[in-house]
Amino acid sequence: MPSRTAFITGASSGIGQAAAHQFAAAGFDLIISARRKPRIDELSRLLVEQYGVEVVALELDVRDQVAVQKSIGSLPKRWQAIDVLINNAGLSRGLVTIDEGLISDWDEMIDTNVKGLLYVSRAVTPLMVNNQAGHIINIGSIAGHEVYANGAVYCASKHAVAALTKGMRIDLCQHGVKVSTIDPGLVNTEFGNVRFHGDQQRADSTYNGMTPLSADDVAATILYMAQVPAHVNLAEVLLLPTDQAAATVVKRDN
Ligand code: NDP
Ligand code: 8X3
Repeated sequence: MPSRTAFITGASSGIGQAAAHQFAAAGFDLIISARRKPRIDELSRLLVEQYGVEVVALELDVRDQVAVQKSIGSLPKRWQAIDVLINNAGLSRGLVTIDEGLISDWDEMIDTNVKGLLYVSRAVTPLMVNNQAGHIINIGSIAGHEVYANGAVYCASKHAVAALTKGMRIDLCQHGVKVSTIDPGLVNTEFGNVRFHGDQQRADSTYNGMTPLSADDVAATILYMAQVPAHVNLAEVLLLPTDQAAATVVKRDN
């Protein structure tokens, strides 16, 4: 069977990086992207060495629509045959009430989580439509199902991802393109450090007395979703740690 190609955004850390390893281990050739070029270059080197797959590393800020279109549009033809797009790049900035939120944090979340996902999808979906095949897996969140205190804008951005997933599925069904979402609860990645503007102690305290998901837990679910039979669309997965029942209902030992 010819190898399949997956495109993972936000592959420089966390869920995206873990997915890159697991997809490569499963034999996928990969396009990996993020802003931190040294990280994706090193990841690319490792993936080629460890798994013998082919990898293209793109330095890409998903908020830059012109750059997104140009990078994807100028991929060699062989690399434009993208079987699986994993819209993973995303972030949360700040955890404060609406009256105290920083406009720059709001812009960054909406520009990345919503507009960035749209820009990448706009560049990739015509290629999938042309092939009359493909699979888009959006990384949503439990924050797309619930709203919690101090998180209005992040939750709004992930509610938007939930709506976009449904809308994209409706629009692309006629072209044989699957659209799915994986919506994790607490995952221990660099997410907390980014949310709290580099305050690692505060980030770590999120997981006090509980066992969060790992990036590998989520990556394994993404890979499973990408490998179900062609006629099956595993459309939505809410993936929680056993210690978490809802966004703010967490069993802690201390
Ligand atoms: P990380 O911070 O570890 O990874 C985020 C990735 O997104 C990095 O590779 C980062 O790369 C990339 N990224 C951020 N902004 C941009 C941008 N403007 N352009 C391109 N890439 C960007 O966090 P996670 O792995 O946890 O997050 C991945 C996804 O999972 C996000 O969409 C997040 O919302 C979602 N999620 C996370 C949960 C958690 O608890 N951790 C739970 C539910 C969902 P770089 O900085 O190099 O550009
Ligand atoms: C990340 C999980 O609970 O911080 O999407 O919103 S949460």
